[in-house]
Amino acid sequence: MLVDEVIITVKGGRGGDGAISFKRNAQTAKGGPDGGNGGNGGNVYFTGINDITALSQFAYSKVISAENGVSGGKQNLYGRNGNDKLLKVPLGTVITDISEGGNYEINKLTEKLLIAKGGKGGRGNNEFKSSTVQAPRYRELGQLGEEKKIKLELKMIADIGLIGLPNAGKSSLLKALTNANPKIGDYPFTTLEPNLGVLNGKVIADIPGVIEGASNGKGLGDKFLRHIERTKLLVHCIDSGTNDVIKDYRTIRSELKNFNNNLLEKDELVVLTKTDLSVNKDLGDKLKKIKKLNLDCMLVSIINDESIRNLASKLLEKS
Ligand SMILES: Nc1nc2c(ncn2[C@@H]2O[C@H](COP(=O)(O)OP(=O)(O)OP(=O)(O)O)[C@@H](O)[C@H]2O)c(=O)[nH]1
Ligand SMILES: [Mg+2]
Repeated sequence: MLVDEVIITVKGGRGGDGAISFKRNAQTAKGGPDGGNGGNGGNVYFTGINDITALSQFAYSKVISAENGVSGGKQNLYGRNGNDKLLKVPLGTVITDISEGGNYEINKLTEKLLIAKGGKGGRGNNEFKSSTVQAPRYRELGQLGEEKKIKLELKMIADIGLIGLPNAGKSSLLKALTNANPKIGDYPFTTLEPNLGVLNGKVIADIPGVIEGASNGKGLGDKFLRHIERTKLLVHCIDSGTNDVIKDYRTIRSELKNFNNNLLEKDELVVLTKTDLSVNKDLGDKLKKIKKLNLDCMLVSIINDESIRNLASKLLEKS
C-alpha cells in the first residue's frame, strides 16, 4: 500500500566529548594538557526523489538519527564528525514540524533541507589552558543534536485529476488515456490508493471514489483529495447511466468544498462516462443539463476510440 502520510522523529547526532589528557612520554613526565576536541554530530537533511513510494522507508523505522560525533583523544586527537543523514522523500512532500511548527515543501530534486542539526563537539582540556591555568582538568561534553517530530505528507504533483463517485469509470479512463494499468472493477471502491499515468508528459492522477459525507469519514474518507490540490485541471467523471447528473455533480462539488474551498476554483471538465451503455436520447438531456451550468462537458466511452482521442486533446489543451 502506498505510504502517503507518516510521522517520524529525526535526531541530529550528539557531539563527541572533549578529552582530558596530559602529555606523557619518556621525555615528559608531567607535560601540559593534550585532550582533543570531540567531533560534531551529523545533521539530518531532506532531499527530493522522483519516486512516489519513497515514504515507505519510514513505515517501520520511525526514529531516524544522524551519526554521533566521535570523542576527542589524547595527543590532541580530534574526534571525527558524525556522518550526515540524507533522507530522500518524494517530490511533492509537505514536511510539518510538529514540535515547533513550520511547513516546508520539497518540490525540486536539487533541494536539500536541514531539519535537525547535530550537536557541537565538546572542547578538550587543551583548549582551556591559559597563563593562569596550565593544567585544566575540565573539558566540555558534546551537545545533544536537535530532535524533532515531523509529519511527512505526500501531495502528488499531477497536472490533471480524475474525480467522481465510486464506479464512475475513473480508472478505466486513466487506463485508456495513459500507460497506467490500474485495477478496474464492477463495484465501488475498487481504487484504494491513487494511480498515476502520463499523457504526452502530463501527469494524470486517478483517486479513490468519493461519496456524500466523505468529509465526515464516510466511504474511504476524503484525505485522497489532497492529491488533487496541486492539479491544474479537474476532470469530473459522472456515469452517464445515472438518474440525476446534477445531483451526482453537486455531491462531489460539496465534498470538494468541505475539503478545501480552493478546489472549487480549479478549471474543470465534466465527462459523462460509459456512453455505450446509455440510451442516446437520455444522453442528450443529461448533456444539456450540465451545459446549462456553463460547464464544459464531453461524452466518452472507453470502447469508442474517437471519444478517447477527443478527450485526450481536450485535456492537453486545458492543462
Ligand atoms: N461499457 C463500459 N464500461 C465501462 C466504461 N468505463 C468503465 N466501465 C466499467 O465500469 C466499472 C467501473 O470502472 P472503474 O474504472 O473501476 O471505476 P472507478 O471510477 O475507477 O471506480 P472506483 O475506483 O471504485 O471509484 C468497471 O466494470 C468498468 O469496466 C465504459 O466506457 N463502457
Ligand atoms: Mg478506480
